[in-house]
Amino acid sequence: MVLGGDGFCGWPTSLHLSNLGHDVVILDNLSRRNIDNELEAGSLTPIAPMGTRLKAWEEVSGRKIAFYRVDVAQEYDRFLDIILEEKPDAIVHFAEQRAAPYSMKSPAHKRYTVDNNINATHNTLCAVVESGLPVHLVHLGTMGVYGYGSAGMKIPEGYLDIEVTTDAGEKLQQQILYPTNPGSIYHMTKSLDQILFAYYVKNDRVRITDLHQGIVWGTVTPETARDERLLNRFDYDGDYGTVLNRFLVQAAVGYPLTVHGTGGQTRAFIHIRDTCRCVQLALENPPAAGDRVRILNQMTETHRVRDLAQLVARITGADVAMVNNPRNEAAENDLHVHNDLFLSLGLKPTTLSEGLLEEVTGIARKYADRCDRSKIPCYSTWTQAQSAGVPAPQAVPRA
Ligand code: NAD
Ligand code: USQ
Repeated sequence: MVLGGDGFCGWPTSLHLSNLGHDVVILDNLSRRNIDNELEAGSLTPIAPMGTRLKAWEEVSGRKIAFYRVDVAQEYDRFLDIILEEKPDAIVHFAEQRAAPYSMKSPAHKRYTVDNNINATHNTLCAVVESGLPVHLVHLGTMGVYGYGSAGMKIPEGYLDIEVTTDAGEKLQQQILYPTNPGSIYHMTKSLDQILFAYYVKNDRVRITDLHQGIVWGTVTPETARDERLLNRFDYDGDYGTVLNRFLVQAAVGYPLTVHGTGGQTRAFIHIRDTCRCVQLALENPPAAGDRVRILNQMTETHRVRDLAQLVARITGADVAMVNNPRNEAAENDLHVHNDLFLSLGLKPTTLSEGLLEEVTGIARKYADRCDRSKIPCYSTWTQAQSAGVPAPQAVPRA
């Protein structure tokens, strides 16, 4: 069962799992398509309605995917009934509002993001327990729960080794959830999700894998390439477009690459094909009932934003524009991340190469006439002072 299976990560993952022979059921309330209407922005690629997508998939693969339009954050009883009817072995949970800038736009957007994301996650946990089924829950979390500083060490996979001194002076070794340090309301909801997971593992022995994913780039997977009606979304607007995909679209339409601040922000990245493969690997390697939440860092490489801009500029001839940073984030940070668990499970990382960047730029060029340039700038600011034109105070990465 794929919650959020109409979205950028959920759709290609659903096709990938179906192609492997799994019976896939998608649950989605189509809220992301409604947000496109709200923002008067849309995917660069034309995305077919769900019914057309599923018919196309059946035509090209001979496999059926079922779809329920349901809001998992609001319609608990219906959600539970679907689980009882479909009896999933596993639930993959993508169904959250995932854009940091959208989550910071206004008090209404902050409240919607918290209500939607926390209720979606809690309803899922509650329904799994109430169903009595031995469901393995795989959640898409974010690298952003760690913050983007690492005290000179590699960020571990979820848990930090610590030493405590007891009152008797004895030194005890422990592992604790890595201290969370979210940088937006959206990222904060993923931090709160972590507490919900820890509780449901402790109290109800739910089997949970939490994937701390980096920024996803690319748009095409082998399955979405099989028919134009299967095309994946490709967001480029100031709220939902993520940095590398935005740069590739900007290059394709001749818009100077929008580097925020100095571009010294270092972030973790993963290609969309590896997202699908990682979810598959996570499903094939579930934790046992009673195990603590299994946390894997779902990323393959780290890059500094200005280096990405320079790379895209070199390949495409685009100009680079250093723009005021609308966010409240550290101007420069280093980031080193462990991703040994996925490597040990057999992931062969698809790392950034000129060939792949050119493939994405090719898609962007193909649909460039659909680009609304007025939607490219990031208007959403992190603080009220910034919206009044005062730069945010310099945030420092926490050690
Ligand atoms: P997306 O917005 O394209 O897809 C999310 C889907 O969930 C949408 O189809 C939306 O309609 C659906 N949805 C949202 N709330 C729902 C609800 N209450 N009930 C039913 N359906 C609901 O986002 P995405 O890029 O595919 O991201 C999927 C997940 O992966 C998110 O949880 C996100 O936090 C995580 N993630 C994404 C990235 C990235 O770069 N895109 C990186 C790291 C983690
Ligand atoms: N940035 C620019 N120019 C732009 C857009 C962004 O310099 O035109 C900068 C931002 O200021 C930020 C960095 O690029 O420093 C990353 O921004 P982003 O929008 O690509 O990514 P982010 O807001 O962190 O969110 C995305 C997904 C989110 C996911 C997260 C993973 O939208 O769902 O959780 O990546 S991570 O970044 O590892 O936390």
